[in-house]
This record gives sequence, structure tokens and C-alpha cells, in this order.
Amino acid sequence: MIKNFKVVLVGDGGVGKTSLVRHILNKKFSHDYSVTVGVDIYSHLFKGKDKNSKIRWIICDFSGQITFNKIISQFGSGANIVFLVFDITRKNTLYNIYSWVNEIKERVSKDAIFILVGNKTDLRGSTETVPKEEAENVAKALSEILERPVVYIEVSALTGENVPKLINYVLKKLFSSKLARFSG
Ligand SMILES: Nc1nc2c(ncn2[C@@H]2O[C@H](COP(=O)(O)OP(=O)(O)O)[C@@H](O)[C@H]2O)c(=O)[nH]1
Ligand SMILES: [Mg+2]
Repeated sequence: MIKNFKVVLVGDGGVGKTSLVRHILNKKFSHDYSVTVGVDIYSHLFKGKDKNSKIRWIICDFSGQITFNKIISQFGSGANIVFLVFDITRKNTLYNIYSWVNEIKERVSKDAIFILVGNKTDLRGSTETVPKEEAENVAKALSEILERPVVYIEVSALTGENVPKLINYVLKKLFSSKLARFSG
């Protein structure tokens, strides 16, 4: 059985959403892809431990708009998984996540999984970055706003560091709760 889940990535332009999608799709990170207009949609199939259970992510990657718009409203509607992506080298992109959450929270599936994703960990040490604890506090505040647990996971969409951890966190949640419920 295959169960489909809609995945959306939101966050300011340049935080690394498209780069992250490329890693999720197992494609090599590229510096020279063209800027997308509107939304790019990809699908990716994950196999469960049980050979018969599969999960398909339908991933909506919105292009560089820095504000919420009709396309995001339309394609974000009914999303099951929301990656809230910010750039750890630009603190304002972390605090802008509150606006993204406000805009999207009424439109997604009511039991949607939200994950706060801090991207560009490869730049730690070479430039000023948001401390982990600060982002964890934002995740805590988001948990209260959204009335569900919101974890903070740091990744590098350049090196791929921690991207599998991020994917596995979501898959574990999907396979353990949702699929079990749907197939039972
Ligand atoms: N150093 C570094 N650069 C990154 C990383 N992820 C993305 N970038 C760069 O950040 C810029 C914006 O990335 P992109 O994926 O287009 O961001 P989007 O606008 O959120 O989709 C590009 O120049 C990427 O090469 C990362 O993890 N580390
Ligand atoms: Mg993009």
C-alpha cells in the first residue's frame, strides 16, 4: 500500500529550500540551477521496513518570494508535512518563521507535522550564526502556537549533513502513527 503525503517547504528566499529538496531527492547539490517561477512539484517514494508499506512525498518547492502569496496558499493547502526553513547565518530568517507559520497554519492538514529546520551548518565557525539554543526556543514557542511538538533539526543542504536525520524523523512519525492508523 502506498500512502501519499504532501510536503511543503516555507521560509525566506535564499535559506536553502530548493537545495534541501535536491538532497531529499538524492540529486547532487548544484550551484547552477535556474530560478523557479511559482512552484516546482516533485515526488519521492520511501519504502518502509515492511515491504508492502510505502510512503510517497509530493514535495512542493515554492520559489524565492519572501512573502506569502496565492501560489503558496493554493499549493500549501492540505499539506501533511511542513518544513519551516531558515538560514542560521541570517537571524531574521529565523524570526520570520513566525509569519510563515501564521500564514500557513490554517491551510494545512489539521494533524500536519511541522519541523523547524536550520540550514547551512557548514558555515558554523566561519561566520556569525544563530546559537542552537536560540532556535530551540523558537521551536518551543512554535509548539505552543501550533499545539503540537515542533522539533528543531540543523542541516547543511550543501554537504548533506543531517539531511537523513531530518527525513528519518518525519518517516518514523508517518510510519508509526499515520500509516498504522490508515491500514488498521
Ligand atoms: N553554504 C551553504 N550554502 C547553501 C546551503 N544551502 C543552500 N545554499 C546556498 O544558498 C543559496 C540559496 O539556496 P536555495 O536552495 O536556492 O534557497 P531557496 O531560495 O530557499 O530555495 C544558493 O546560493 C545555495 O547555493 C548550505 O547548506 N550551505
Ligand atoms: Mg528555491
